[in-house]
Amino acid sequence: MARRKLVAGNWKMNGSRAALAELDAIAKAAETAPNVDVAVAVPFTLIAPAAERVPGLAIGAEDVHERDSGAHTGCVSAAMVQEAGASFTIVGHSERRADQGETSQDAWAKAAAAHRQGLNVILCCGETEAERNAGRAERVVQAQIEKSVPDNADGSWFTLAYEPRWAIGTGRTPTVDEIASIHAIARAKLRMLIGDAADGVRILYGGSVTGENAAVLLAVENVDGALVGGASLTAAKFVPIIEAAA
Ligand code: G2H
Repeated sequence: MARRKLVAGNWKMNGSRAALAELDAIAKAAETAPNVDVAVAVPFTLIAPAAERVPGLAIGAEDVHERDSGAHTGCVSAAMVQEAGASFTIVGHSERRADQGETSQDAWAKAAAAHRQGLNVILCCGETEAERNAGRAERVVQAQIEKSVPDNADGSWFTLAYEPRWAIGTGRTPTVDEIASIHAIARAKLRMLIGDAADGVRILYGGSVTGENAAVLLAVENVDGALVGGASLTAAKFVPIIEAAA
């Protein structure tokens, strides 16, 4: 099944109002690549000014709380990010799993909360280096998908991102064969969970994607786009990735 490529940026805890100027050229590149969806997740404080500055570009959150509202000091709900102008959110990113102790069950609850609010979701999975070295990468990713993908997931709102933790921000990437193998396994696991809807779900690759390696990574079977951290912070680095997907 043909799926439109999605190139999504993840600014993590970077950026400022001044840095939003980078989005101008990114939005322009998105306009000139009509066969590619482009999105950028930014820190909570930048969602509203980003959405106002580039209304044609999908702006998202990097996380949301699993509850709709309540006594959760310091947390931000799906409704709040949507009101600020977000159209999607990332959930289950490995940095939140590592830094905040989030689990696959948490990612499931956050994906469900985001969907209740009408947000699109990019749900992340991926093994650690120790798990890969122990030959457990496939089982770890299968288990994460099983625990975190909502029953009603489909490609209209749900995207999966495979991000091996050891490739994040390190400049290292798996081989194309390793990526193809995990993406095929992820697709098969999705099919077991949600049936034919799995064919419409995009599976992104994330972890040290750059303008130099994007064309090769995006050509791998079942790689339907990229989730990009460091190289999404400037238009100079992000636009070549959009062009590689076009
Ligand atoms: C993985 C990725 C973006 P980077 O976290 O989500 O980051 O491209 O910097 O490896």
